Amino acid sequence: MIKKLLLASAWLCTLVSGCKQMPIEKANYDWAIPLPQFIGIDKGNPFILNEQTTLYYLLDDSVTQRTAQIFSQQLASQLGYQLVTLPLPAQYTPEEAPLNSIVLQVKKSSNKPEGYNVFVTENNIRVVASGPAGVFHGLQMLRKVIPATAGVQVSLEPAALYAEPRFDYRGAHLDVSRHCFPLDSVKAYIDMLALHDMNVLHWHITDDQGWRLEMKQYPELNAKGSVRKGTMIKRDFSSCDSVPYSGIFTQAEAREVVRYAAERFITVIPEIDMPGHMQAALCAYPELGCTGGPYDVWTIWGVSDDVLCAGNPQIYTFCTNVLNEVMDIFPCEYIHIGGDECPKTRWHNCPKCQALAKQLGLKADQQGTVEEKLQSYFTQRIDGYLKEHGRTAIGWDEILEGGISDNAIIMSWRGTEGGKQAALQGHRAIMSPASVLYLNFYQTRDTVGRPLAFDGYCPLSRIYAYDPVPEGLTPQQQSLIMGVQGNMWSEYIHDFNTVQYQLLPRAAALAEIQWNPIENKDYDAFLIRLEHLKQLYGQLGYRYCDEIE
Ligand code: TNX
Repeated sequence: MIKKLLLASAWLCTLVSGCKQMPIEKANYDWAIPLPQFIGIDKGNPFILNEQTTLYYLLDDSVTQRTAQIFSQQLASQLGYQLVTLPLPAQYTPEEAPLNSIVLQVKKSSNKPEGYNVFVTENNIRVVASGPAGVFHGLQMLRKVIPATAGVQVSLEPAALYAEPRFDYRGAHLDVSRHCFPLDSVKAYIDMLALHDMNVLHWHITDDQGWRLEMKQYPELNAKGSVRKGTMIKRDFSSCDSVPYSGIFTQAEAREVVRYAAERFITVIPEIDMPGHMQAALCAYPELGCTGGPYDVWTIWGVSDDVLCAGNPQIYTFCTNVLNEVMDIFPCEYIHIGGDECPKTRWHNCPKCQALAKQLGLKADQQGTVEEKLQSYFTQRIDGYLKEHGRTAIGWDEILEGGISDNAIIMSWRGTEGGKQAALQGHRAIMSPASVLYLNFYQTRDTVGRPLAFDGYCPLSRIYAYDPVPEGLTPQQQSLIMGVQGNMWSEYIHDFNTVQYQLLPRAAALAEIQWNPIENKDYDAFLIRLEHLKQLYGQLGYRYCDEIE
């Protein structure tokens, strides 16, 4: 709708001005977020980007052809006109391309494949990267340095720019269990991650309050597991609005999310949270719980005592069958298996769980209780299964308790200690400490009149100041910190407008710490640069929080 309006207004402006040239506005490289590591301004006349500018990709590079088309559409939402995309004619080289063109070139070099070089001269803009993702990020940088004004030509000073990401894993998470957002909103979320040069969507797709991924082998997950009878009202845990709430992504839709994200160089990592946070599955298949139920899909938030029965052999078949379907939909190297917040109350009193523990010879010691060891037995089986299938498990930091396979990755959420411990033990880790990176927390101290959020505080400034590499690690251990992620839990987030408000502009600070080393940071300068990005948010119709703390 907004895109149509912009195009219409650009068309009108051409009509009214009687085909006169559009006014020229200046680009500003300092507006780029994340800031490139090198910006060198050259002398000379600027490049003028206008409706006649052609976007060239190299013949036979179908991936970059698609990148060109996506960029052309992105620019249309900003400037109101689309650029023509064409293969570079054979008589030209990327270095000597036709005038008034942007040339996209993948050229092998030692640089990181997601890094880019952008060269601006009076004649052309050349975006060069050693991998196709780098070309995409170079173009996202250009979007951000161009004015957020429809119907203008843009002058760009001659320059050379270079950037490469500090971390290979740059994620944002989205919980669609507590509240579910439509397919188009998930795509819009991916668009927002792409604008901020992230490369992972961690998709939290099952939990106590709703199973949201169609399963062919377990139809009751779809029929029962995806529907709850109601939802608690605001923060009142004894309440229920009694309005049935449901939502599920078909496998075809999930594949569409994977495809859409991949075109934007974003990997979708699904999370099937186990053995806790499984009450929706228990409602569908009560025999998988210790008590046998009956269970309801949960209508309140928190940590449920009802979890998969570790002593029941059927749960291992269930989990591996579910993972088979998941691996078929999601081609990613990593699969998130949750592992967080699994109370041991039921296992403690369950004859089956106790029998298995005895059979395995599990004993309580300083490392943990019998039941804690049972969870680690469960995790190792699942983790091992994924490994056999060529995938790698990611789990919340709880899975560190009791031992995991060598290649499993820890996602540190209860502060930074889990990530640090993981690295000290030789495991890879992703940092997403709740105290810094919980995007469902408030970003303002004063919460009156703000959308209801989870009761915590993660302001923009704290994210910007955060260094994801914990202190006290050797260089080798530091290299095990794969990256950093912001988490969007949706207990109190009922609609996609609120998702956007919670994400933006914190995604901008997150992008900076994902791309830039700590010594490149300057918060005051960042805030000035952010003003332009907020204009772009506005131009794209994104909702964002305008109070900065
Ligand atoms: C803890 S973070 C959870 C989630 C909640 C979140 C609320 C984590 C691994 N588990 O189930 O939604 O807190 O912020």
